[in-house]
Amino acid sequence: MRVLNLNTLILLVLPLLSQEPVGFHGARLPSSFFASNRQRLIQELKKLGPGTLAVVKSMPLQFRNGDTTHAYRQDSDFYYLTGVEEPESVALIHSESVKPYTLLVQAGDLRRERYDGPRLGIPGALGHGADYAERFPEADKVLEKAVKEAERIVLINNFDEDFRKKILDWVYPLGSDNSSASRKKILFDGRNLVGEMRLIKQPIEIEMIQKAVDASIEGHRASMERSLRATNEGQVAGAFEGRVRSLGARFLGYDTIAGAYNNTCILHYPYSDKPIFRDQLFLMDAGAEIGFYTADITRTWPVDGTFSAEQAQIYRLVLGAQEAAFAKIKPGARHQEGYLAAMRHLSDGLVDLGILKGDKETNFNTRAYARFTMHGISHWLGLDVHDTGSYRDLKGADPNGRMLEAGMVLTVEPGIYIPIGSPGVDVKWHGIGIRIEDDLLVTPSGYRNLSEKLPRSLESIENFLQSKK
Ligand SMILES: [Mn+2]
Repeated sequence: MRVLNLNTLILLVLPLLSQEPVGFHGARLPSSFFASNRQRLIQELKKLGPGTLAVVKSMPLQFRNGDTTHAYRQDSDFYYLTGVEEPESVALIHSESVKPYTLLVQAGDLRRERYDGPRLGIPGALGHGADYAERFPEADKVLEKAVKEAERIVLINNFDEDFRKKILDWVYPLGSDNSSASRKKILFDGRNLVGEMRLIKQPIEIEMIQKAVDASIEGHRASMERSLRATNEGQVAGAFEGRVRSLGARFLGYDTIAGAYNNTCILHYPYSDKPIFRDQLFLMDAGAEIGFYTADITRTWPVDGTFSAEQAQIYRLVLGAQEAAFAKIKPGARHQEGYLAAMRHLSDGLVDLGILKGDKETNFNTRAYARFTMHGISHWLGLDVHDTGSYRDLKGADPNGRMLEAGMVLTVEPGIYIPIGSPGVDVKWHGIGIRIEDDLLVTPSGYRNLSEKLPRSLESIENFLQSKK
């Protein structure tokens, strides 16, 4: 047996001694997860008829500027079915074959691998569970043959128009309108098929979302603390991003929204480079991505640690709306019920504060509140921040939308925004934008708030900030 040397020992013991959590670096779901997703897809393909082939395409690499590309992040459908993280990959999943899974991967290129790191290659593809694998450009022949032989093609790809055209040309060759061979072949858009599969989360996915949420909670705490001494929005955004990166988030689920004062009223405020002054509110909407799953959390707080009277009144109103929506989250309830409960609460509260004039019924019925509430309050959450799956009622035509089911993960995020210059509104409210957003799992008995550990009530936010002063 090899004896541990001193350096190894220090490396093993150091994390135990430090305050720093180990984090979620390199967290990934097991290959059995992707294999079972492919099996579920095969069951769906069988329903379309014999000889159905799913062609699943990876996300293309995108140029950012000059010869620089955006950081590569796999397409979520492709990832869900394969676990493969590389660009220029194609998965073929057949409804009947005894060896249904072919994985086509990017060409071997020793020089590029010196720059970008090793590529999967054929052994790597087989290691990902493929029954058969080939590299491009040879793989193009495999792809063409499979597409031409299939009875039916289900194309699962969001963003690669060139690839779609290539497949279309094989399915419907130019001048083939009268050929019985091409007419029997149908090209389906398979995005909704996988989108619906992704909507109900499996237990290990929920664990991964919880990791993303936990890292994001740490990031939000770091930002709140940093804001007490910050002089620029960028310092607060940077505290989040640095913290979640150090906890294992290679990516953010979406660009951080972090702004002070009137910028709290810009829903997707992208700049985070303006000065901060002590009496201002700060709104941050930020989520870490861990193992390809993202969180989506918003908090709004006063950078000096104490809400002003007006800030507190709007905060309590938005919090009450969020609680009203929470109360509607349970299996069998409709997705829209939470929205309606939140809007009723916000509308009535705006009347009570004198921000909306007139009686409550008229204000609610005319949706006069909408100029202050701006947006819906909930979306699905998972591999994508706005995750896949329909919001409509798929069975009947209930106007309140889809029925909630255990295993769905969704955000609840009401807000009130009163930008400077809002006509007819007392200036004491101007520049107040407040959104509170949490990530909820629908459970058999109701819901679990995955982000409940992050201070949310007015008192807990003030207490947290005061404790960091
Ligand atoms: Mn959101």
